[in-house]
Amino acid sequence: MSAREVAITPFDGQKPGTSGLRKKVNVFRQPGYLEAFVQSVFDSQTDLRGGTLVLGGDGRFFNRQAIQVILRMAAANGIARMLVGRAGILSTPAASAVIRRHGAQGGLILSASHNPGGPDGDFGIKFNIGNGGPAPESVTEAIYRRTTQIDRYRVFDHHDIDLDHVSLQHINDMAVEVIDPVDDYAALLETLFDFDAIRALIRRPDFRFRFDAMHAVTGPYAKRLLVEMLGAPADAVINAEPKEDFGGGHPDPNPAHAEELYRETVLEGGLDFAAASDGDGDRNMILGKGIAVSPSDSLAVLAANATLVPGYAKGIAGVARSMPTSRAADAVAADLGLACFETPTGWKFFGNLLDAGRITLCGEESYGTSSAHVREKDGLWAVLFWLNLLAAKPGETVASLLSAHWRRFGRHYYSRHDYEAVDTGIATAALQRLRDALPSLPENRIGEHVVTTADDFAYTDPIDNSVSKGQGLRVVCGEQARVIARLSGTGTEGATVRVYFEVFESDPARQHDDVQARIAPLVDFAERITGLRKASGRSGPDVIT
Ligand code: VG1
Ligand code: CO
Repeated sequence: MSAREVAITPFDGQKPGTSGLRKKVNVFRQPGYLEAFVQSVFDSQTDLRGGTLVLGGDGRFFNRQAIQVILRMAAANGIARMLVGRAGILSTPAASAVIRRHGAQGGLILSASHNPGGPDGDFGIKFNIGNGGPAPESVTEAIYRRTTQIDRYRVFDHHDIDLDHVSLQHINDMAVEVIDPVDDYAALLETLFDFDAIRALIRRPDFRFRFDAMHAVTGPYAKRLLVEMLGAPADAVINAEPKEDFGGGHPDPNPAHAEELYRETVLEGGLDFAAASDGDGDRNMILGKGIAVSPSDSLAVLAANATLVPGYAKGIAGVARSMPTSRAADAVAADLGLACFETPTGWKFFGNLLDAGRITLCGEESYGTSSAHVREKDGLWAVLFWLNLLAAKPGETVASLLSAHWRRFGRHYYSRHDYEAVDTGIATAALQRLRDALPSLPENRIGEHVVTTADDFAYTDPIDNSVSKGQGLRVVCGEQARVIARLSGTGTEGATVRVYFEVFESDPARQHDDVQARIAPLVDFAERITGLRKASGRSGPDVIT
């Protein structure tokens, strides 16, 4: 059998964003579209030839078809061995774990993460490198450059691989190993946490606990870890069957999209601990009775208490957070004498710091937290971390843990306002108004705060000195407050503007106020400068987290 070459012409806009290439399913289903991108990966990443590649996705519509196409192309491009999750399933953190454990040269993860699925929803593809993490900008740039010149792809004519049984199959001389998607990942998490202590906590009759997989990829992972290994009742894991359209919802774990879980736990106090994850299993939302944990606070709490967890008992090397993430983790790092790094939005920027051993924990405000055990954010890891903390601190609740944390380190009130599917011209102009105003902002007042610096965030990677510019506009009032605005790099419709607000409060008597009330002066300030609501004709954000 010999590989066939199919002539194609380049498609516009195959530029990976914050996390891979994301487009409407219809765009991906155009003849040659997926093939053009995948061939560009093979053409630009020549070290994959003769190597091992990991392949799997979040189970959304088009996942299985895309996997069959990629397998036939991989064989024609000289890949020696493919590791594919059974049923085409691999959560993003599990794919990272598999790449690392099997010494693969990289992986292709098929997901548009928290974006809706189904035939009218989104699809996505992301290339991860040999460290298990998302490709850095230098690699995504090389792939993108290749997509602008691609003129053919290589493929074998071959029948579909049976994805539904753990097995060894072949396409020509390429081995296709269909693997259990959970085994490697579960084994890794078992080395990090005190499973006996968590098991005892979960079995306590007064500990009411639920995990919502949101009809997405974490279902099988949560069932294995929480039910089979940790003894939770079967009904503690809900929406556990991955569906091609995620049951018609947004698989995005936040108070807006995991609305029922939020109501039951935070508003009605009916559960002591609840958590949810997103489409591809890398995000986590942590809720306690009567309280939602802000993801920025979550990172800070995990860092402050890491030594209570076996995998981090010897201490952590340092922490990193994305720029818009609140500075709660910085306060912990300063107190504990740990290194602390501020990176652009997107997990790819943590990879070098993790590889160099400069940090152990990292996180983003967008419900992402993880550690050096993989090179992706990891939803269930964060859930187990919180359970382990609660198990290690008998008598504490999520709420009491947070209150104690704020008393010690101060509280960073935090909220993100998203304006979705805004006309691209209107969004760009609004941000440009803020950009133009930056030099004149220092010394201006925002409520009780005074602007100290205002800039367009640029990052120099401390390990390889690569520079990433234009990573978000920020207005900083010393340690007291920040307003940040940037355009989303994961949306597929118009432009999504994200505005982030942070206010610091050291006085314990003022640490239990309403978040939106505390940031209100910052919200007014942002509108005054950007004119975004006015220009887009909106009365407020589409989503508040
Ligand atoms: C968003 C988040 C970012 C996250 C990215 C991928 O990006 O803000 O923090 O890393 O999604 O998350 P953006 O550019 O839309 O703001 V996921 O769970 O989609 O892999
Ligand atoms: Co995700």
